[in-house]
Amino acid sequence: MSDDSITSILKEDRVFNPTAEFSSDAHVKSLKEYKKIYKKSIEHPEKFWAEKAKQLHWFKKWHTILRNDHGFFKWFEGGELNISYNCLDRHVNAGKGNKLALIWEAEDGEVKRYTYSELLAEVCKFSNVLKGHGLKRGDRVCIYMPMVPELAIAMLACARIGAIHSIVFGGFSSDSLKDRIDDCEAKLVITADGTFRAGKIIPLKVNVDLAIKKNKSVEKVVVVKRCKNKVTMKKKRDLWWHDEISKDNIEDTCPAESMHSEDSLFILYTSGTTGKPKGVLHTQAGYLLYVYQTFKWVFDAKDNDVYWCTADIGWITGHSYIVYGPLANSSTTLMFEGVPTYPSPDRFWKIVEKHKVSVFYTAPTAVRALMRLGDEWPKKCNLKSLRLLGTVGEPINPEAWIWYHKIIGKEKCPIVDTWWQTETGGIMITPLPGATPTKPGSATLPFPGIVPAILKEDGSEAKANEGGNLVIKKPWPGMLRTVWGDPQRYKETYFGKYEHIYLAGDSARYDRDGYFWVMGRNDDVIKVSGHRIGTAEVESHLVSYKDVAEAAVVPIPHKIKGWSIYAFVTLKKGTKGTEKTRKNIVAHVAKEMGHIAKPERIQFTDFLPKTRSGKIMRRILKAIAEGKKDVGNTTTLADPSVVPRLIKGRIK
Ligand code: 7RM
Repeated sequence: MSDDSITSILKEDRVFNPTAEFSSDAHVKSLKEYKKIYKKSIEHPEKFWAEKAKQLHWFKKWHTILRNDHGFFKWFEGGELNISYNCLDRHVNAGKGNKLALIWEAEDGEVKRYTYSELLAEVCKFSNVLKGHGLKRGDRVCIYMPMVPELAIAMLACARIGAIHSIVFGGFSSDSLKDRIDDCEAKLVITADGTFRAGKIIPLKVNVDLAIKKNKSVEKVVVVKRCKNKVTMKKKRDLWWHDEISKDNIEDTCPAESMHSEDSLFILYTSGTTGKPKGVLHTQAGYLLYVYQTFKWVFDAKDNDVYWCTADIGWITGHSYIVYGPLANSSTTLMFEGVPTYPSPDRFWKIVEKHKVSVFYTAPTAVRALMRLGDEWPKKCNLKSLRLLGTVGEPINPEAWIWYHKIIGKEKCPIVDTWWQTETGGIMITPLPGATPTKPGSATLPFPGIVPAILKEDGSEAKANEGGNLVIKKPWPGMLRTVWGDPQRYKETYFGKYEHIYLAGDSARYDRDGYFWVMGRNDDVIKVSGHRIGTAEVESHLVSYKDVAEAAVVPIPHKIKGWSIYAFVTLKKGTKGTEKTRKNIVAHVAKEMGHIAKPERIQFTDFLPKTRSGKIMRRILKAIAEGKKDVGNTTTLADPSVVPRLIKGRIK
């Protein structure tokens, strides 16, 4: 069987068109219009982006749109602007000061609301606090915080004075925090006494204390009081946020620094396949332009929208699509501190009802988890305000897509399945909701200005359905500029395989309509008897079996086939992992995908090892499946205790 015939078996050919009602009101109204925009955007990319850039506020106009400086790309050189000014002052000056900028819902249901004027004042106050402690352009500030409004305020304040923020997800341990603070030599750390998660208090300040015990660069630590958790405050070093912003000399205005287009904006650490996390660097103008334009078209930004992205700001999705993208578009963005199922399984849907959320953006893993809890929970809530749904972070299996479409979207909301990465800054492959017919499981077509391709190992272009490495052939404004402190690693990791072409690290294919199907990271591809099989696809076929809720697949070495498939499977409530169930599942996969995709082994489990952002850590599953005693670093797991339990249940 050739690779081509394997992938064609996986073809999902249901097509869903946006409703006429949605399209008629959308920014981009038809596939024809999209194609016209796309064609122009790649024929004259510089002209396309420069035109969009005019919608932002510039202190000084650029002289060069794009320059390739020995493999390092520069956008809008000569120009000066400020992202905090563009997200706040610009709208206040345009008379939108009383519009809601930020809605925050705490885990216990408390709600805080900030208008654009109020948010601007808070950001200015904290900017003045930072300046008062000697922070200036180019200094690094590490932010290690829960999902509280002060997190967004801190980011915007750093951006306002030209300091570079490096946010570390609150779910990381002190060790990971230490590595990141040390790598970027942060001068100041912002944290909180703790946070709430499913009713429990999670301490954060103690992790900071541990992380900076031997550190030489950190001069001050600012602490937000969130839960009255007892913390030790080190004299002269540690400061309370509320004390600092209420000092007499702290004014609520602060001029925004005029930043050069290519000045650094933020560092965000991301794990690669090997080695320590890379500090992905994004810069001012290109990043702002890219998140501004993608947010506007992908989420079809409307003035009266209430937009909710359920990610944590500690990840790129939160940076780009909770804070910068929505605020650059003067949208109302909702921020939620808690988890989807606390105190009850309908928490997400209750929030949608309460705040009349119109655009909802979440991860497939959340969709699957909520699907597993049963339809009665969303059905009890009024979801009429929803008009657009989105997913991000991993491929979505068609079953979850259809559930999302039917039960949450009531068959009227388009679903945007958005493919992108920390490194890309913003959304790259995605439907435009009023224009693109969608196919469940496909991220569909490139955003205007983006030129993706599928390359084979020898650098030649793959044919339709053949599969290969997902690459981006032309630079785009939101791309990473370098790896902090390691430009060589930037070149090797992203431009080392194919000359002048960005390597995403994902394998993907496009179908005969030119739709992209991302199969997952390259390390998640399993070669069984020489055939190329995406674990994501096997998983999709596993979860399409009626009793399966979630599945993760890893390769294990096989004497004859080279590699074979080991599946971790979570069953739906009320079903048992009997031998009969196992046989039925194997038969189902064989039927749906082909015999070569049959799992060699199935381990039934009630839990999968997930990061706090909900990504299944296949690296750990792979080690478990292979029978390794040492499964590697488990500190990024939401619940590391699942590991020994999984090891116990291993099928030999
Ligand atoms: C936004 C984000 C990046 C990796 C990427 C892919 C996977 C993301 C999708 C997806 C299939 C999608 N940034 N990925 N979105 N795979 N369909 N719509 O997640 O840097 O944390 O991860 O996530 O493998 O390379 S990230």
